[in-house]
Amino acid sequence: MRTQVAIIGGGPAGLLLAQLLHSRGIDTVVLERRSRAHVLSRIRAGVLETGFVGLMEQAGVGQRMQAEGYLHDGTHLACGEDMFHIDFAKLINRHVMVYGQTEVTRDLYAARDACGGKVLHDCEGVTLHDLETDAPFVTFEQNGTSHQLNCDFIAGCDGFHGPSRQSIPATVRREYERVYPFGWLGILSHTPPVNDELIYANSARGFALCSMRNAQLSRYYVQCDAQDKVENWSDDAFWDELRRRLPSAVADRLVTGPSIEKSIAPLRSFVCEPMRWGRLFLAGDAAHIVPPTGAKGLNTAASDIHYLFNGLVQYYAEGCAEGIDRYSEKALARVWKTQRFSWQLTRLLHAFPEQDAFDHKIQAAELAFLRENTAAQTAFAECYTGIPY
Ligand code: RFL
Ligand code: PHB
Repeated sequence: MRTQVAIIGGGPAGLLLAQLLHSRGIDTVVLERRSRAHVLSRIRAGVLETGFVGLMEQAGVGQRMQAEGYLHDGTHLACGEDMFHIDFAKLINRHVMVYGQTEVTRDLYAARDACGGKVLHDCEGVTLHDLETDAPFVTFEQNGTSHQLNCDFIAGCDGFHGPSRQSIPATVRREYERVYPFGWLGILSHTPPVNDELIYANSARGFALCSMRNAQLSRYYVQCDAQDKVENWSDDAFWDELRRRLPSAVADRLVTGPSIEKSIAPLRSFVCEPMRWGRLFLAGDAAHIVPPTGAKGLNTAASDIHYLFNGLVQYYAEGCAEGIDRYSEKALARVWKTQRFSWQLTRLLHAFPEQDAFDHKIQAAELAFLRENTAAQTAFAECYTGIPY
């Protein structure tokens, strides 16, 4: 088998790259370890930056998102009983799109099917070879048969646990990491969202987030211990804890119901440098992880794809390698700015075990400053809606 760009991982990053390259006549094969049903069962991101929305449109996959997604002009932040609004539209004339990662991935698979693009599922033992030559290849097994995929380039879009990052020699790879001592317990429920825009809440009992997928589908999170287990949380216990962390006016109008999904996500910040090794390019969670507080994981995967797509088009259309040669540098410059925002927002909104009275006062003062200061709100709005590519 041969293709121009072998893409490892059929998550949103890999599929978006495949569809963008297809729009410019560049051939790709996507190798995915899991079944399509499994990929589509993962409940993850919900908030898309303007840049992401633009990329979906460029890939010819924006129709359903534009019809069914919700444009949000701002977001709410709560601190105890106080709540204030940051109005992106008024401050910088931008917004975000609320449309689930599951739907994004579903739309990308549908587009891939419609153009006859190859996605091979249930690929085992994916291994990358000869990355420092101009004839790299990937070997894998599917249904007990061994295969070799020859290509010009490999895009490592295989998430945090995939093999691509490990293919960069340990002597070259530099990894930066911060693991937080807590996770997010999240539930999805067929209930009307408590608010028309998201609420990020800092409370003495820990962080909480009220989000949504549509007018009848809510997504809520509460900060929990890093070692906690989903089995420890009945639906009633979840709703009780959420109520306690929200301003009472919000808690009083919360509509509860059975959860249809419940999971715990650990929180970490992680960056691997460089994001390119020879003919391998890392993108998305394969190269970096952000804590979900700023809603940046999927969005940062998309900005990587923007730089990689443009570099590859420049290479194939003009024979110029400048874009791919500068890929790692350009992608990492933006990655670190989103890391900073996600880390700062995580620090601002969560209860940390080592926090003392002084730290609490600083957190409250930071939130008060944000509430009162237009320049601080403008900076928040610029980061939340997405630093331009
Ligand atoms: P993915 O989605 O992990 O996809 C990688 C794919 O690679 C496959 N794979 C392999 N394939 C072949 N061979 C192998 N050996 C392989 N190993 C793995 C996997 O099966 C998978 O299909 O990475 P990608 O495409 O880089 O996308 C990244 C996003 O999924 C992630 O950053 C976001 O979900 C993070 N995130 C959020 N991001 C946002 O931008 N906004 C949000 O609101 C947001 N909320 C969240 C989130 C992540 C969460 N969790 C569960 C971690 C909320 C949560 C709770
Ligand atoms: C979500 O809806 O899943 C979501 C929204 C905002 C975040 C993280 C997750 O910051």
